Amino acid sequence: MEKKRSLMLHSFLLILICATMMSIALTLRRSNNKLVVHTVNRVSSSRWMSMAGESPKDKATKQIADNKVMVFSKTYCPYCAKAKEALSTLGVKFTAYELDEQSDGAAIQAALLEITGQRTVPNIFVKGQHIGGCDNTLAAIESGKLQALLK
Ligand SMILES: N[C@@H](CCC(=O)N[C@@H](CS)C(=O)NCC(=O)O)C(=O)O
Repeated sequence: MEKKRSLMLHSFLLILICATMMSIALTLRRSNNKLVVHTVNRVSSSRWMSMAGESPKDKATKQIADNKVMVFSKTYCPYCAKAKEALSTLGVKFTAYELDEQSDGAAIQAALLEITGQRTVPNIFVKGQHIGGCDNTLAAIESGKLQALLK
């Protein structure tokens, strides 16, 4: 009888230890995931490479060079909509890269930060020259600087 009680006690303790260990493991895994997401958000663009081995910085630089008017944008961003609308109203054709729809969007945005020092979208370039965001673009249109650049 004594042996049976002792066996039951041991089994109970074993289950308790297992449950505690599982709970610790789950907590560690959760905090580790948070850490990974955090790191990915802050990762330098040079850590990302496309399948072709092209860095996001190379890709963004190429997009800027290959397109007369290049707009790095996000589909839900009201400032982006305003800037694109202003360009369209002016009859300016532009290429938009919607960062929120692209798998490398975060990396391209990090590369743009490296290239221009600008963290936000829209991030607009005309003939390779960095114009800036929505406010800068509207100001460049207002002053005629953008139209002059396109001539
Ligand atoms: N004053 C800026 C405002 C731009 C802005 O705040 N954009 C937001 C999106 S609506 C942004 O880039 N937030 C940071 C992000 O999306 O990573 C401009 O004229 O472009």
